[in-house]
Amino acid sequence: MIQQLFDLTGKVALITGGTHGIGLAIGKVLGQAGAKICVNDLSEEKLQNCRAEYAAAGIDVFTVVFDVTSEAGVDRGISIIEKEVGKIDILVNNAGIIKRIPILDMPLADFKQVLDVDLVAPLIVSKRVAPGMIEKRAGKIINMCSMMSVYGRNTVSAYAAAKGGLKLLTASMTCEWAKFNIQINGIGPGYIATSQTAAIREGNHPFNDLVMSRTPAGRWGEPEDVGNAALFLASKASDFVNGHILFVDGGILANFGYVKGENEI
Ligand code: NAP
Ligand code: GCO
Repeated sequence: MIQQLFDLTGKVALITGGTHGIGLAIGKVLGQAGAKICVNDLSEEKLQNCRAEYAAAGIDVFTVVFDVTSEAGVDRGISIIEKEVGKIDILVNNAGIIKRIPILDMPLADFKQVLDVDLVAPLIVSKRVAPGMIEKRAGKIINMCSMMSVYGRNTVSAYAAAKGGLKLLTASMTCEWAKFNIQINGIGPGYIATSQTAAIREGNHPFNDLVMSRTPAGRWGEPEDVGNAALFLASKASDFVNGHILFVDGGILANFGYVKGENEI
């Protein structure tokens, strides 16, 4: 049955930073496919607030506070999940930050903080979770990459460096862990309407013109667009997909650009 390909019943999924935005959309769709959903965040308040959103989708979410950049915090948080829910079958390294600062103005501490959250943390969490997947000889790891895994742009140097590194960390995990029937892939969202992009999207920000001109689909992506891609990478349907970055960008990476309007060429 085709539905069985996407049935996650009996699986335990952890979505880091899963209280809102893309992480929430991923948690909802994996939960509706049958997985037991666990989410973490830095903020207990956001974890409590997200319960209602998950409950409205029929999901009883398991929440735990920990900082993904802290090895001790990650070990404690994952131990709680393993004790209370079970060994993790599906890990979505979604937690991430961005700082939009020109290179020459970027304090080193800010650059390092972005690398810590967006690149080092997926390593920390994956290193903690992978042994259980290796023992089971099965697992799914989804690293939240970006268009900026393959593109740069002004003011997002730290973010692009981190997400570019995450693309190749995904490949490296594949080289070492695929033989244990663990599939490790990335998702590369384009421009998605979340709090992370609010600053360059809301209030008729001129960045909207750039996004519209570069996105053949002609719209900002929604978190659910990314969630649907995560369901594929979390399911049996992707059991021979490994080390791949699935771009969910409305065609941006396929598009050099074009003259809009009546003289469209
Ligand atoms: P978001 O709304 O800012 O959500 C990011 C989540 O990560 C928040 O829940 C945040 O928690 C959590 N987080 C940040 N630092 C953390 C830490 N040290 N420990 C634990 N949790 C932490 O962003 P989003 O747009 O949903 O993005 C989710 C992921 O997709 C990110 O990795 C982002 O880089 C990536 N992405 C986004 C876009 C886009 O256009 N939106 C495009 C490509 C890739 P708090 O709110 O409590 O800080
Ligand atoms: C930016 C945006 C992008 C998107 C995304 C694109 O400032 O350019 O925030 O970085 O968030 O990563 O894939």
